[in-house]
Amino acid sequence: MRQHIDETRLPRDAVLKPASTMAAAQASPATTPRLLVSLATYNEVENLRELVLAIRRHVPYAEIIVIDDASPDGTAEVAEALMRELGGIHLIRRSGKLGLGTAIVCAMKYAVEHAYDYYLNMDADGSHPPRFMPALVAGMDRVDVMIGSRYVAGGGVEGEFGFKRKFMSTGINVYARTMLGLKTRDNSGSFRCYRVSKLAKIDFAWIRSKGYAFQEEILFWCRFVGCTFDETPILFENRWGGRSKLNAGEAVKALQVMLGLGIDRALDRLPKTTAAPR
Ligand SMILES: Nc1nc2c(ncn2[C@@H]2O[C@H](COP(=O)(O)OP(=O)(O)OP(=O)(O)O)[C@@H](O)[C@H]2O)c(=O)[nH]1
Ligand SMILES: [Mg+2]
Repeated sequence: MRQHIDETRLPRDAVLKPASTMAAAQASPATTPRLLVSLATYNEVENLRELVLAIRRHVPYAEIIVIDDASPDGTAEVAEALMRELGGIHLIRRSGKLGLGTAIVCAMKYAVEHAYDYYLNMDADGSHPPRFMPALVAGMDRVDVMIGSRYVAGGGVEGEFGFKRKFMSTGINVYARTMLGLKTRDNSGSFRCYRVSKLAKIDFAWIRSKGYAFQEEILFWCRFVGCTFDETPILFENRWGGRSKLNAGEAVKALQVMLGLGIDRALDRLPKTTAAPR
């Protein structure tokens, strides 16, 4: 029988694992990469279960980590139930809403510490259809970072994507390319796969953004440590249920972070590393 764990007595970022945690990994063939998929969640109770089951259908060998920021809607309890049922699922419960960027950093650190081959992040709201995951992983034979992209041939948005949202998304991508010198097209989405040995070269203390600018910023640091990139088309969907957490304040903070990085890049004030191309 599963022991009751009093979360309030665990340190922040405590990782809860079920006894059967390695079940999914053991079921995969020897040549299959060790893949960690991360789902940052804040109030995704309507989406999490269906999403995890779909991920397991498309990449059965993946382990999944949920980073939940004390969602009031009980998302973490759904994650715990999935842990017991499926195995190969991990849960990090944080003390409050600490931001999407810090949640992803938390999962990236976990991937580095546990020496996974690849780390794949996606939104937990159904916007990133799991059917595209095999293409992201397949691309890792060629490059260090595969981006699930709305802005390459074959990619796009399914359903309603209002003018305001499209304008903001295009604007932020042009801005990111200008400020950060990125060459890729979709720099603001989070549906991506990374080579963990390359993530290990990044000092996570370099990362300035706690929120949504993280998506552009991590590409900047990946480039800084010498990563190669490619993009594979995805069709972005509107979230299945629940509500968006993106707001104007987050967008303004994102612009500020990129401006600061752009200035430091221009003035050669970035950290010194041997791996850096420019
Ligand atoms: N752990 C954690 N997850 C977060 C936080 N903010 C957002 N998320 C999760 O990050 C993912 C993206 O958030 P969304 O609110 O869907 O934002 P978005 O996809 O940029 O915006 P929409 O397209 O409007 O949905 C979702 O899985 C959220 O639950 C946070 O502070 N902490
Ligand atoms: Mg979303």
